[in-house]
Amino acid sequence: MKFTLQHTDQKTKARTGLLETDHGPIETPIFMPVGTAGTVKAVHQRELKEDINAQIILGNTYHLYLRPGLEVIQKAGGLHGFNSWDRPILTDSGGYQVYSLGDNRKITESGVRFKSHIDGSMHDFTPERVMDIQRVIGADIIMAFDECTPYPCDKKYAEDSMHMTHRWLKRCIQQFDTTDPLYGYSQTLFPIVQGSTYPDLRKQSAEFIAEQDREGNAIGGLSVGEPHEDMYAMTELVCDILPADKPRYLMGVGTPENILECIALGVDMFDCVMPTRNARNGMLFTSEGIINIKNEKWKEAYIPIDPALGGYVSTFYTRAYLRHLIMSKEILGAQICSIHNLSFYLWLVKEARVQIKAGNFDAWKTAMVKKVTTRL
Ligand code: PRF
Repeated sequence: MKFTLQHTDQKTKARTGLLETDHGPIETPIFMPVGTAGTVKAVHQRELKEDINAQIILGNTYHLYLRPGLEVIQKAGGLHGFNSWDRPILTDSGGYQVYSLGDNRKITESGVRFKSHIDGSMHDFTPERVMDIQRVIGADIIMAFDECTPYPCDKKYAEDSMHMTHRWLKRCIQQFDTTDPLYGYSQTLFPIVQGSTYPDLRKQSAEFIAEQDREGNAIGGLSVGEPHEDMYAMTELVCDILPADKPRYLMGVGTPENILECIALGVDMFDCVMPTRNARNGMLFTSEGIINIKNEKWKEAYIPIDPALGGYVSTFYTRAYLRHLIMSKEILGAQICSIHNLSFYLWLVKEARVQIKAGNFDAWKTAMVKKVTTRL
């Protein structure tokens, strides 16, 4: 993998770059659609490429390991072969999913013992095992096994957890660096900064992660319920420590506003279920603001969803028709809303790249934040 920093904004810490993988290039800042179970829900691969122009998608170690299982994926030649996606893939390690399991898991120094949400069977994830699993899944970018602390989190817990995440990282690196990729293209491992909302812990974690000198770095443990001001403060503090010449990935963030603000702090990569999850409930993000398509006011709105994006579904279908589909729980409604919202997120980061290159990012961001937070 190779990362080339291209432009650095003068007024903010925003930058553009090019991340080159064996499955093709990724222009940063980028948004990565979430495909937990090897599918971006309700969106097929040709739509992802041709309508949305996704440059990289996510997969999830926890979900793919439980179902369909490693043997099925390995025999298909890895996840790319299995789901017929030939552009880059990033897999999350399961650190976050396991954290979401609540009572159905036990965390120890060796790793996590958890109960499958599918059939109740017991499984063990260790840092070594999670590296081996991600070798089999075969994503271009794989994530270290971490503990995502909840919010709020007392300082003693946050500190102990951060140190354990660091020890787990050392084990991940040892395992990753002594094993080979299975399918003939290279993989890279991103470590994850933790430390909850404590500035001194975040600083310590970012310094430890930076010292590992990997090809890219991630920021975890944010967007878990803390105030936005805390999320921005931690993101800025960590970005200022992580090396400038490597991509920075803020995990699980966020709203369009969050993405614009964090691009301004120096983040290069984002993922979030919000555009697809909210789409299935009829919440649409547009270049002029947020729409609840179920609202009576769209009943006879014979106007396109958002022609400014220039994409097919956003221009072709009317709000009135889409409202009918969502009200009737027609599956096409979920498909159109998902494609539209992802098109919007990809449009937003593409515009951000254009504005950074043009030297106009700060003014554009201020105007854009106003628009994307408006309720239409
Ligand atoms: N760790 C991992 N995945 C994640 C997170 C984390 O902290 C988050 C936090 N927002 C989202 N996804 N491994």
